[in-house]
Amino acid sequence: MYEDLNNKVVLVTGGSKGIGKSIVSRFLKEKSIVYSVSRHAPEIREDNVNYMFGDVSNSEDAKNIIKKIVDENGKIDILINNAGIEEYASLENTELNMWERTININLNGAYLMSKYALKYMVENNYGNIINMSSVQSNIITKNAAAYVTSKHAIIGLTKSIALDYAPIIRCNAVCPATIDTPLVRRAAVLEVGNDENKINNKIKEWGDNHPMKRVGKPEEVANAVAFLASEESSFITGISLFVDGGLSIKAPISTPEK
Ligand code: BMA
Repeated sequence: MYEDLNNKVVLVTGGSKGIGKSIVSRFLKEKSIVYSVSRHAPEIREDNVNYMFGDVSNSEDAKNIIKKIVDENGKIDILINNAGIEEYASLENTELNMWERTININLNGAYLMSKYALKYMVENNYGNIINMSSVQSNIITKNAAAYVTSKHAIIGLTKSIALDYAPIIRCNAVCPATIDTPLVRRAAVLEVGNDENKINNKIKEWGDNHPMKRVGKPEEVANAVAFLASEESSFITGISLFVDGGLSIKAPISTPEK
């Protein structure tokens, strides 16, 4: 627990499910003032969370979401750009609307929310932005070009905010590998169908590819986010923090035993 997160005004985008839902819970435990925005109803409604409906990739929505939080609290301290989608297709089969949907939510959403939040953060002389990237900003899977592109671009956005707004505002990226979330379960369904056993086997197979021999839990990503949001990371800005069970350090090449 990080005492300095008490009473901080925090917005989590994509807070209705998956990693976002865990980040919302974590900031509640930290006694922060928590806002969650999503295009979907929250999977669970926690007491003391301010749930908002909105589309981060819509400029008007983004502006209004930030404005409402600042109207209610006089400031916004911490922005977690977590909202994201992943769809699967070869590049030829990635139609323009699919490409735009992914880039709009994963990248433009983070840009718009940051753009509007930064004004108030600068005024208040304090701010911390954390962007959800992916291990796929480094090593990548097939048939996910729009997603992979968006997650690489998020690293550029993170570094740009970190450099342009230091020393007042910090900005870092978090790069998860396979985490047990609706997004990953949907990917499993697309591969093996709806059979629960087959889905769990697929997730276990993915887990076995990680040196830690399992997929990650949403709370483990939320732990990294809380650290970067807290003053415990006060000299860290512009980095990518990999929460990947070692996946990105592993070359898929065997070596002689002795
Ligand atoms: C994430 C998502 C997951 C995937 C993981 C590791 O960003 O794409 O579906 O399992 O990367 O490649």
